[in-house]
Amino acid sequence: MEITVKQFVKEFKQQFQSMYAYSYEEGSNEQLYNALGLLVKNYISSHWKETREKYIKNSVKQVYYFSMEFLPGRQLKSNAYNLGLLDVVKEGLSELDLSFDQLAEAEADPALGNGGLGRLASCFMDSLASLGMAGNGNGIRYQYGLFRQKFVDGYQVELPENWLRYRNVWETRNDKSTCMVRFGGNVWLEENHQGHLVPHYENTLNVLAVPYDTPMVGYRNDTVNNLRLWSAEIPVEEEANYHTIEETEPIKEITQVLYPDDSNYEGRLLRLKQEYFMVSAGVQSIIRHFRKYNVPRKNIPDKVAIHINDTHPALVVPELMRILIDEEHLSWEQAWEITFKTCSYTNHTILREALEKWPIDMMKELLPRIYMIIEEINNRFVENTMPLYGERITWQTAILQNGVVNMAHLAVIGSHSVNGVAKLHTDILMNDVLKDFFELYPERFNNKTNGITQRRWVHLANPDLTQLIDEKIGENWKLTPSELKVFKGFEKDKDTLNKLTDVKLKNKKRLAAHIKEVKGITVDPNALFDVQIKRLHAYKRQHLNLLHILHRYLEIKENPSVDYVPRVFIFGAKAAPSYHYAKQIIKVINSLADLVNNDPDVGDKLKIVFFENYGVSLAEKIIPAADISEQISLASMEASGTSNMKLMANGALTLATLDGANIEIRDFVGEDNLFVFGLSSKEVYKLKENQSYQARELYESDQKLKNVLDALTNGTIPNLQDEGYALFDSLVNFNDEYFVLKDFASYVEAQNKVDDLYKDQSEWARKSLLNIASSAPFSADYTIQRYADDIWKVRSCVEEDEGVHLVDE
Ligand code: KOT
Repeated sequence: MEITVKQFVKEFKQQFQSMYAYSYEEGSNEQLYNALGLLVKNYISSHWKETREKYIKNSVKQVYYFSMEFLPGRQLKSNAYNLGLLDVVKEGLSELDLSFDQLAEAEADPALGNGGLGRLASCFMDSLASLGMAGNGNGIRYQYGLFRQKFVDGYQVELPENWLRYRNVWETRNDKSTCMVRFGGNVWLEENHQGHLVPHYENTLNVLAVPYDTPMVGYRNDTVNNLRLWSAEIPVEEEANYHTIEETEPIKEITQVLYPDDSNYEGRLLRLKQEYFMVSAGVQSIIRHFRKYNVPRKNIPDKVAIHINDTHPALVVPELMRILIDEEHLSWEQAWEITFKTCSYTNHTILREALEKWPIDMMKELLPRIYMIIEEINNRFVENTMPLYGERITWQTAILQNGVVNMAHLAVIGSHSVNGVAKLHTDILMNDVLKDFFELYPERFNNKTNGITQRRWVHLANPDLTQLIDEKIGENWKLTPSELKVFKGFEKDKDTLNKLTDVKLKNKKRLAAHIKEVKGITVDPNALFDVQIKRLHAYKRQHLNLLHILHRYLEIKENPSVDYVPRVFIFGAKAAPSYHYAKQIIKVINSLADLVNNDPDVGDKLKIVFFENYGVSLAEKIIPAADISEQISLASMEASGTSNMKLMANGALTLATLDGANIEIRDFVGEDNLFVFGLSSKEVYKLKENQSYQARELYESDQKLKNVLDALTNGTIPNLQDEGYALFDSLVNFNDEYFVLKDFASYVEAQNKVDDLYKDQSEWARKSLLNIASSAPFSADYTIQRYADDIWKVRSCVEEDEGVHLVDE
């Protein structure tokens, strides 16, 4: 976009004045940010409009990514960057004596997701726009995002996240495109005069779905797609029926707050309401938009692809059937053909406790018409499958089982494509979790390894690294990520390695200053920064990390001259509020931090920093400063992981089990350039199968391990209630569900190798460079290109010389 600094300065002043009626010099950071955001949005708006018009004019096939979660992060900088305006804006503001970075920090970070699944959705939005593909997001505009985490005496406390307090400049309320969503009541079918069976409803709760649209700006290609988030309101014409504030609650609460569960399912009625609300509004608005295309309904799958992000939006299947049958008057067979060709589904977890199963009674009462349709889908499925595959497979794959609706089964049966998010994960789906379906429909299964957007996670989060790469290999890699491999040619170049070390040190100094500011802890930027940032979950094994730190602490106490490389162990993790065990792990880590950080015998050898309120903005500060990336989940449990990719792209060396996408990271970077430890997924499966694992035996036979575990309960760690006992119990007395003790020795060994390598700084830098240079395959641009080619069948709408183009990998 062509705008001069002079023009920008003039327009910024005007914008500010028109909003606040005084001069920018008197503005607060929030006000200045709001003015700047609206001005940038103004620059976006013409492209937004033109992109939409172009899609309609050319009858372009559109993808709708349905997700209960999106985690876009702050948008000012990324929007300005993708527009090509960031330098102009920075320069203009500095002419006015304003700091861009300071204003940017005033933006609220919309925490409308829990973790990996929501962030992936937002990386995908960025890549879709940057590839010039017609891809829209569809989700919920939660009034409160994921809780704000605070530590009080080392315990996690949850506070509401009121991200909309100072307004949200990026969204546009779109009153022209509202929809009505119906819940409950009675429904029956009657034949109309054309002979169609049409449903009649009575006593339904009617909820108005109001869309808020946010522009998704492509990287320098004039493409602006749409993220549509729905908000629940009372229909205007029904306002008179509501007499008290309390009576309006059941409506307003639908989009009030995001459920704070990551990889966990709770059968709460309100959650089901949220899911159907988002799905119904989204599907209605798609069908309405489709009418603009003026093509026969049977061609819907040629013009529309709906993606189901985990099972949460799986009601898309019966909802699309409902609209096609009840409102468009198609036959069941016609409607099914369209639905199945339109929908595709991604699975993100194999954890049993995360698989959604709604009680039939609940579904019937809340969504009577939808339930009728699910029942019919199930009946037809059983009828078709039974004669071909017999009883066992048929009942194991049915949608309705033992009084519940199995949402994964609904999603698989209703979709033409089912994918996992890393090779190992997809293999596990095919051979274990969805094995019977793989027998029924092998052609539906495919892998799509996750990816991340380098634009946010490298170009913007790590400008000094970006500049170094530019200096060495030119700027092509920004538009053609595969070019990054050219950087490998510098692995022996002293100048490059020194500069790379300098960049990392600079980033670490910046993070050290932030640590000082928010935690009051002094850390040495020359120490090794060891990072584990992700949701707190037993399968991710933050407690394995904890045991290793405790082990080092005990060794230092026993022998203060022990030769450990100084380390800062950095954590960022929220625990689901009802996940007691995860919260106990947080408390133990925090208490250990108090002990270690204040023990003069320890000094700089060991520091522990547990950041509060980990999220996208904090990740952007931590990741560029990381030396080691902890990816230590029990093999087979982490579907993919994406922090592993972000950390690698920023030059951290991975310390990993062979789980999720770690395996593919190893394959690309080479075995010598990361640290692998622990059981393989095969070994995990075997151990589970033959039930031979005895955690207590390990505790009793390994003296070092015993010392560490005993330190959890013998008063070594101060200020614990029963948290140390809880950990000890789960690991020793309840046989250690995630094989922490089993992997402990090999983890410690790998950590010692990390120390050894860190002592050779130029060798460390060389491996770091190879990691950076091997990270391009994890660009979400490639991931999206594969979704587009294999599943959605959509193509770029921009000229080949515009924006991102993917020559090869
Ligand atoms: C949450 C609830 C139900 C089912 C799945 C989830 C879920 C899975 N939430 N986040 N995930 C993560 O998704 C990421 C993106 O695919 C993966 O990288 C990560 O391994 C999952 O744990």
